[in-house]
Amino acid sequence: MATTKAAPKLVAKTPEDKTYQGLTRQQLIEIYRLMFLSRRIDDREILLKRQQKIFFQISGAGHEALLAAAGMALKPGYDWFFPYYRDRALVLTLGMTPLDMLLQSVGAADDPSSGGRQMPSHWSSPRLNIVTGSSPTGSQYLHAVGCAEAGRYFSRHPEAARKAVGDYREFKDVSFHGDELVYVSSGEGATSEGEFWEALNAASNVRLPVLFMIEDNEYAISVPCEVQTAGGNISRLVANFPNFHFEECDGTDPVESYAAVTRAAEHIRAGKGPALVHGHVIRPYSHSLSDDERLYRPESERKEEVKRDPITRLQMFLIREGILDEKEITDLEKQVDQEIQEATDRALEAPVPGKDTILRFIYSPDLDPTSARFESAPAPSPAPAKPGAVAEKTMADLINACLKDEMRRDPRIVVFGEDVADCSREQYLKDKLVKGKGGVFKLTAGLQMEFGPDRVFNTPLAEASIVGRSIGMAVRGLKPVAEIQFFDYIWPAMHQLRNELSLIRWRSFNGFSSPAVIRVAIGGYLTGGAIYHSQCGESIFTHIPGLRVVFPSNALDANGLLRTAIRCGDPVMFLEHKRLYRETYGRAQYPGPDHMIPFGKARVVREGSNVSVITYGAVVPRALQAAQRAEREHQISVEILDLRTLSPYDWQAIAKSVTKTNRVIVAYEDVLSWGYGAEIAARIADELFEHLDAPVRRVAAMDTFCAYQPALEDEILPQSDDLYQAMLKLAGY
Ligand SMILES: Cc1ncc(C[n+]2csc(CCOP(=O)(O)OP(=O)(O)O)c2C)c(N)n1
Repeated sequence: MATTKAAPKLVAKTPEDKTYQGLTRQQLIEIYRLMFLSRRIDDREILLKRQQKIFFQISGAGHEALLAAAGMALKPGYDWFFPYYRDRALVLTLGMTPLDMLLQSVGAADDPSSGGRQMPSHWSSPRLNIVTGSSPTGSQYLHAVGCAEAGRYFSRHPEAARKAVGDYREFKDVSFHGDELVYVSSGEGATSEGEFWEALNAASNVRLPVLFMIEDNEYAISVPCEVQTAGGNISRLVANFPNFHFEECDGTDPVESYAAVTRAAEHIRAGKGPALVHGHVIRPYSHSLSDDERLYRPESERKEEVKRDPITRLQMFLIREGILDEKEITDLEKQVDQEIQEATDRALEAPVPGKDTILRFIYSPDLDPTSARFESAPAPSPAPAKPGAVAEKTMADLINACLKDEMRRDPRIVVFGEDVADCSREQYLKDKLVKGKGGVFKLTAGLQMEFGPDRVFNTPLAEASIVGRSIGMAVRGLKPVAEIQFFDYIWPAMHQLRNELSLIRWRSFNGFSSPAVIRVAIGGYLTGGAIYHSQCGESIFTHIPGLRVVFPSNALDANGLLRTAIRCGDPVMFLEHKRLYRETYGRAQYPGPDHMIPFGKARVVREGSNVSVITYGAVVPRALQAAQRAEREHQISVEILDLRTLSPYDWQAIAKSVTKTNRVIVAYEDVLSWGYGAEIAARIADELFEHLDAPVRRVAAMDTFCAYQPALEDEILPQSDDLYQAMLKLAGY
């Protein structure tokens, strides 16, 4: 909590030891100071916006009492906070300063929350455990759940918090206390987001220490609460979630709010489960400076609301209780205004970020997964006595082996998703009644049995939740290796992937990071996989800065690349082609527990001199087959490059090959138009034009969906014969 600045002396009309729901008179003065400070920063920002000295404004006006009280009841730097844009009074109470805020408003280089990258009121402070927030409404709920899960995990497994050198842990400190809680908030409008309900479900089910704060000002921009929420009151809808403590309070009254948050926090800290505080507040200013509420709220309604203004109410209360007199209030307000003036003057003079900062912190500045540090050759055990006694391992085997090896090595790794556990009803396993499932493709088989249900568990069927929880865990220091069962069903998590996972580091100017690994089963060629079990779409994710995208074509690469993904400090989408899981092509011997392949290093599958094929994933074996045929039948020598990682990708290898053969095909399984190959082809045309003796060709799927009927599927997806024909044409161009 921020210290009181030269608090005015108390008047002696009431006994000094009188408290108000546990709040002392001194604390009430401090609450008033913080509330007034919050309001006056809003007013100052509004002025600055009108003067075009800042570029956006959204206020916390009307929410101050609830939030200053919450800040008093909670512990900065001990509890964790996922606030939203109206929480100015909360973060001031926790210890952020007016200068911190105004530096963000002007977009200064020294903006401690984001280095000039985020709009005002998007606070972040590693010191205070205030985690960088985004603008999408409601997505923070899942991060809070993940953060709470991580705190609980470290309390149960303190050895996991130990620092280790040589991987992401070197740069990821962990702190936990055992009774800390995770605060997360939004307006009542954002409770309509699915992520809110997914978070309630998860937190309730496993009694997580999360404090859900709903700040109900009755409007979501112009949409009133009775349109937003069935029955118009969110408290009624959530009332049946088990293990919860619920509070509904007048959020314009700091004393009532403090009591509500204190009771909620007690429930949580006692380990009984989460709590939800529903505070009724007001919104005396429009939604933001881009909104004019007079368009949808009549004068009469707005006038009525003013009567509940928390600032004037507390002022009157302080006078009535004899805590401060009018003069003392005026003195206190003058001090606040002076503090804001000084902060404003400094912020307006603060240097803006240099253009050289733009690309900083998209990825970890400490650990570069493309570097030699992530290169470690396979070390298979010596050949067995009997030839053939050790079968070559499939991609599925070697992914499973990598997960096991890494989990043995690093107690921070947790594995979860839909059906990834061996058996959620553990007793069945213990009693040997069942063998266990371990994933619909059995990639995680045996993990729960070896590492236990704290480290390997099934989640509800909710993809946004899987990714969102991963983010919260990774922020807190765990290494989630989550699974999305089918690429086709990744879309509910798109928001979490695009707007959250990939952005945590950049938008907090390296204050926070979320190096989670998201494994995804992808791809077609399944004979009957149809529309919803065959999709590719990797280019949608390679289009996202901040996310590493890996797509191995064989067992050994999958093993080495997954290890790099786990040990590095960036979020990684690890795409596993379902058709390759158990393919004969690309099997390998177990490479030992330390095999790593750096990202951004292509593999020359086959050397050649007439045509280059740039490809990856399940097209690799198809291209190989086509190349062998082209050589056999037409003496065309085809070079095949397997990119292995799509973001980053190995431009040097591409350039070397194209410079040698002067003819190039970019081949990929996804639909032709706007696919991954478009970027590669464009760059070849741009930078290697002088080396080309023929146009850049693409071989890819037809611009449609994958049909169920195998004859159609064969036609739709790129086949070896398509590649063969393209090789012939290009060689003869
Ligand atoms: C996912 C998403 N959809 C829409 C928006 C645009 N938007 C910003 S704030 C807001 C209303 C939020 O209302 P509420 O949750 O009640 O909070 P309040 O602003 O009233 O405090 C909307 C629709 C957004 N930021 N994110």
